[in-house]
Amino acid sequence: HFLQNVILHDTFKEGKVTVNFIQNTPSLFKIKLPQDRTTKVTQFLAEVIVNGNSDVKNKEDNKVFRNPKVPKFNLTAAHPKGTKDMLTEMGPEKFCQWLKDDTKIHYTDTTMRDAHQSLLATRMRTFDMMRVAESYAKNHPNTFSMEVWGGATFDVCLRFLHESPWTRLRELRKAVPNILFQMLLRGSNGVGYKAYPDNLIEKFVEKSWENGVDIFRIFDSLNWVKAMEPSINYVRDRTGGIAQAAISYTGNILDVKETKYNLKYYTQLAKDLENAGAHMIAIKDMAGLLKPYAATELVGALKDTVNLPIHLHTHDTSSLQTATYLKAIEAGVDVVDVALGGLSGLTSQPNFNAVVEMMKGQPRAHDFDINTLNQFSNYWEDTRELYYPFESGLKAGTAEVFQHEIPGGQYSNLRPQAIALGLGDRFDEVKKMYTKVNTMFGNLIKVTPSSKVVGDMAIFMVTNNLTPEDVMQRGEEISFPESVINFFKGDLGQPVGGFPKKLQKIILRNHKAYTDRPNAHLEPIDFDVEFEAFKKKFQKGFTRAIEIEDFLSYTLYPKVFEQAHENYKLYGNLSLVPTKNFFYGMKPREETLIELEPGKTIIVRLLSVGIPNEDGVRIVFFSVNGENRFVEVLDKS
Ligand code: 3PY
Ligand code: ZN
Repeated sequence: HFLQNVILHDTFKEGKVTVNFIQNTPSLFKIKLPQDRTTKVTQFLAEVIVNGNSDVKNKEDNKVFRNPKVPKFNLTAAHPKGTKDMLTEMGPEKFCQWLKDDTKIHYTDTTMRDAHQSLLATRMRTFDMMRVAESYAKNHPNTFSMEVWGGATFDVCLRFLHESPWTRLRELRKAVPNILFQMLLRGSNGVGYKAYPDNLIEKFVEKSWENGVDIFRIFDSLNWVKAMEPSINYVRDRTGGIAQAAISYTGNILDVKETKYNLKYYTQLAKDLENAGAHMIAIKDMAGLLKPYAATELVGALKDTVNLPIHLHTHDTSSLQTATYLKAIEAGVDVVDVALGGLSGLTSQPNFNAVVEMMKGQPRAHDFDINTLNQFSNYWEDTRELYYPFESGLKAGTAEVFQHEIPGGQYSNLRPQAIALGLGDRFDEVKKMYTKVNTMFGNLIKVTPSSKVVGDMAIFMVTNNLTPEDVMQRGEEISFPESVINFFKGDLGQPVGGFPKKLQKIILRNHKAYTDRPNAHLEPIDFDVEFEAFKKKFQKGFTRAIEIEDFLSYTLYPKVFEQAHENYKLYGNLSLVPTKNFFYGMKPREETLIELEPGKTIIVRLLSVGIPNEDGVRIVFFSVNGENRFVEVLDKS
C-alpha cells in the first residue's frame, strides 16, 4: 500500500522525485484502511486474484476440486457425553485411574494438529476444521481426545494463515464441548524454538487451559526432565487438566549395540517423569522408529515401571506402524494416536479407520461406527486436495527413516526448505547428512527444536560442500548457523551424555556454555507493565478489546504477530474465507459465500479484472449480494 501511494502520487507520476521525496511526503505513509468487513475481505480477494497468495508456489491453473461433504448430524440435539465431561466430573487423578482400568483401547485423533503438520506443512485452516467439528463431536463422542493445538500450529496460524491460534481453539471448543482437547507443548520452549522465561510458559499454560486445552503433552527436545518439570507443575497447579509427560523415542531398543537409548534408559525416564508429577506418560515416537517387537518390550516394561496410563504416538513414515500399534495394544497400551484416513499414513499417524477395523471383534475393541468414520476420512481426503501445494512429495513409505531418523513433522518442511535453497536435487544428500550430523553431535534425541538444529546443520554442510572431517579440521574458519551455535551454548538444555567436547569448543570458540536450565537465565516478564505497553502500541488496529492472549502471541512471536496484525487491519478476519479462495482467489464468474458472522453471509461474485493502467493498478470488479463493487490492486508482476 505504501508502494501504491508512491506510484499514485503526483510528484512520482510527473517524474519529479528527489532524494527527499519519501522523507518530505508524510502522506505516503497514510495507509487508507478499508473500514467495513465486506470491503476488507474483497480487498483481500482482489489481492489474491491479481497477485496470488504469496504462500502458494506452483499453482496449477486448471485444478478442479471436489466438494468435501460433511457427515450428517443433528444440529439441534445436545452433544453426547464424552471424555471432557468425565474429566470435569472426576478430576485428572480419578480420570487417569479410570483410563488405566478400562480394558478398551482408546484413540486420540490427531487430524487437526500433527496429521496436517506432518503432511501439509501445518497449513490446515480453521475454516476446514470448523466445517466438520460439531459433526465429529456428535458422531464420535467415544474418541478419547482430539489433538488440535500446539506444536507448529501456533506459529503457522499467525505467519501463513493470518489467523489467531486462540480464536481457532475457542471456536473448536464451542463446537466440541464433549471430547478432550489435547495440545503439544515443547516444555520450556512453549510453542516456539527457543527457551522462554518461566513465567511466560506458566501464563501460556494457564491461558491454554482457559481457552480449551485439557491434555498437555509436554516434551523436551533432549528428554531433559529438568526442562519438563516446570511445565508439569504449571499444568498441575494452574489448570484442571492433565499433565501428560512424553518420553521422546529414538534409536532401537532391540539393537544389542544400543548402549545409550536402551530399555533401561526409557523406563528410568518414565519413572523420573512420574516422580515429577505426570498424570500420564506418552511415548512420543516422532520419527516412527518404534518397531512392532520393540513396542512389545517398551510398553510392557513401562506398564511394569509406572503406575500411569501409557499413550503411544508414532508416525507411519516407514508404513510399518500399524503393526507397532497392534503389538502395543497387545502389551496393554491405553491410548494410541491415529489420524482420520484421508490425512493418515506416511509422515502422519497410522490410519484411524483401519486400526478400528483391525480391532473389530477383538477383546479390546472400542465402539466406533465405521461407516461415519469413513465419511470423515472422505471429508479430509477431499479437503486435502485444496492444500496440494503443501504436500511433501513422499509417495510411499520409506524404510530409510530407520537410518536418517527425521521426525515426521520435520520431513514435510525439510524438503521445501531444501528446494528453496536450490538443493531440490540433493535431498538424498541432505537426508544422509542429517544422519552424519546426528553422529557428530553425539547422537541426539531429535525433535523440535533439537531436530531443527540437526536439519539446519545438514543443509548448511550440503550447501557448502562440507564433510564432518572438514568441520573438525577447519571449523575455526567456518561461520556456523546461529541455531547450531546456540545449541552448543546450552540454549536448548543438556543432551543425554553431554555435548561432544571437541566439537563444542570448535563451534563456540570463546563463548561460554552453561549447564543449567537456559530459562533460568531469562528475565521474567513483567505482565502488568509489558501488557500495558503492548496495548498502547496495538490498540488502534483492534476492533475488539485487546486480550492477554494477544500479548502472549506477540511475546512468543513478535515479528510474526506484528505482520499478522498489519494484515488483520487491512483484511479483517481471513479465517472466514473459504480455503479455495484464500489460496487461489477466484475466476471470472465464480461465486463464493463468506459467512462474516453467524447469520450474516455475503455472496461474492467476481465479474472481471481490468488490465493494468500505466501505474500498474488493476481494477477488480465484484458483485456483492447483487451490488457492484470495485477494488484497486497494484499488479506486482
Ligand atoms: C512439534 O514440536 O511440533 C512436533 O510435532 C514434534 O514432534
Ligand atoms: Zn508427532
